Parts: sequence; C-alpha cells; structure tokens
Amino acid sequence: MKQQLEQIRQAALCELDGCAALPELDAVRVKYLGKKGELTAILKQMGKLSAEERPVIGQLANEIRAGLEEAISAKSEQLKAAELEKKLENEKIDVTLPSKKNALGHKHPLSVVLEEVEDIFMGMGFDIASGPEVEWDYYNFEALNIPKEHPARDTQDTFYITENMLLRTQTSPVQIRVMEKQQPPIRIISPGRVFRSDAVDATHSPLFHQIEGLVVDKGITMADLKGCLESFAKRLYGEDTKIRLRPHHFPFTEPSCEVDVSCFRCGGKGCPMCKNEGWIEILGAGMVHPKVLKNCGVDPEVYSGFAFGMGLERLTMFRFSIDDLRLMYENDMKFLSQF
Ligand code: 2U9
Repeated sequence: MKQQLEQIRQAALCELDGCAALPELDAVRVKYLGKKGELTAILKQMGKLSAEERPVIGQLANEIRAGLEEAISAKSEQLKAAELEKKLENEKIDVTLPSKKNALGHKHPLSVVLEEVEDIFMGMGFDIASGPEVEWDYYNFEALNIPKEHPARDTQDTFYITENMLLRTQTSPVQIRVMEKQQPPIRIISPGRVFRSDAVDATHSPLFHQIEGLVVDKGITMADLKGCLESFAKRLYGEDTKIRLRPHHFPFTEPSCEVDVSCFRCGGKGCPMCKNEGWIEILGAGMVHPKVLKNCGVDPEVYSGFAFGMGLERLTMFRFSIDDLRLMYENDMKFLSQF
C-alpha cells in the first residue's frame, strides 16, 4: 500500500506539472483527492490494515494529501497569475491615443432668441406667464373683443376641436386669465406655441410661436408703450436702433400700431434685408381696449394698459439671416449645427 501511495503521489505531481489551465487542474484534483478519487479510495481500504501498519500508512496518506493540496494551491496561483498576465497583455490600452470627442448639443435658434427676449423683459420687471394651448373660444376670441362674425374666427383659419374649444391662435388668452385672477399692477410676457390653419411655405406654418406682453396699471399711456418697446429694440438689435410706430387696427387694442425697427443690417440706408425700406416690421401693439379690461374685471376708468405681440420665428429669421421658416422645424443637423 505504501508503494501504491508513492505511485499516486508521483503520478499526481506529474499531472499537476503538465496542467496548463485551471479546469485541467481541477480535473486532477478531483481525480486524486475527490470523493471517488484515487487517494480517497486507498484511505477507504485502511480498515483492512493491521494495527501496526495503520498509523504508518495513515500518516503517509495524510502527508501525501497535504502535499498534493499544497501543490494544487501553488499551481492554481501560478495559473491565475499567468491568465491575468495574458488578459492584461490582450487588453492593453494605449493612453497616448487621441480621445474621442464628445459631441455637445446646443440650443435651437428659436430657444436662443426666446431666452434673449425673456431676459430683456425680465430685466424691465416683467414676469413670464403661460397657459393652455387648447382654449375656450371665449378666452381666445370673445374676451378679446373679437365678436362672433369676425373673419379671424373663420374655420379656415382656426383649428376648432368642438364648437367652442380650439387650439389657441394667439397667446392673448394667457393675459386674459392673468387679469381675471389678479388686479393691476400687471407686467407680464406670455411666450408660447400658437396654431393657425395656414398652408406651409417659407414664411407660414400651422404651428408657430408668439411672445405677447401686457402692462396694466394706473396712468399707463402710449408713451410707456413706446419707451418700453424702444428699450427692448435697442437691447435686442443694438443701441443705435430706432423704432417707428405706424397706425394699425387690432380688435383688442385702441389705438393700435405696428412697430418697425431701423434695419439692423444697413442702419436704415436700405439693403436687401429690409427690401430697401430702411425699416423692418417686428411687432404689433396698442393700448388695451377698455372693453377687454372690463371683460376681465379691471375698471377702465381706473386703469389703462398697453399690449404687444411678436412672432418668434420672424425675430429669429432676422437675427440669424434664415430665409426659410421650414428649416427651423426639420431637425436637419447640417442646418442646426450652424448656430
Ligand atoms: C390682451 C390685450 C391685448 C396683443 C397684441 C399684437 C398687437 C400683434 C401679432 C404680431 C405678429 C401676432 O405673431 S403675430 O402674428 N400680434 O400685432 N398682439 S397687440 O394684444 C393684447 C393681448 C392681450 C388682454
């Protein structure tokens, strides 16, 4: 039996030596030291030995087992180290290679101009108000002194949802809602999406953005309107900018006007940007109609106000010399990455 044990030791050590990977090593461990392993089989036969032989053989068997376990453990460490070495070699990173650039996004041109306009008005003490895009006919038309038979209510121009519910055609309903809730002084702008049943072309879209403003307080006059809009124009287009008011008509303001700014390209001399006019129309405005104030529970005998409205797409097109409004909705990266 002693000889058998020695043979097992030699064979096991020899096989261990030849192991090139961890699974092979484990197979050798099972073959000799496992439950049905060769060394275990010998130990099971110990009962057949005489009382003198048993301790001697027992000691030898334990010595061999301990020796093999130690050898397996050492070999295992060696194989693991070799595997790690190989892995590190295969996954070597060249830290001197140039890194991949992260493509950073940026704001859409409409957002750039909107934020600029918001900053200018906030600087003059205006709050920013918002409201629903799906509106009642009352807030979009009736309260704004646009009566039932007015052409602006035509189903050709307005997206009706039901007879008295629609997609707002202007952001003015926001101002109506603010006035209903809050007594003057009021100083707000209401930027947002509006909807009109227009065919798409270079200057029209069924969805566009308006920025409207409203100031209501005691003693507000047309002079306040002019001063406020002049400050705005100078901040947006430069200190040399002049404004010009032309009489106009809106149902919700009286008197009303359209506001031009001196051309920011040629300074007023005339160029292709202003179509040789020297002036560019950027907004409409006027003194809030007394009927509109009354509709909202504001006493026109005590308070007066001015209001204005402008199209964000138009402002943005001038600002960045964009000649086709459709470009701003098409998500074409070649176009957008220019801003
Ligand atoms: C209330 C009272 C009055 C808002 C106004 C305009 C003039 C105007 C157009 C500019 C180009 C719309 O985007 S556009 O198509 N708007 O000319 N808007 S006065 O007047 C109001 C608003 C709310 C309660």
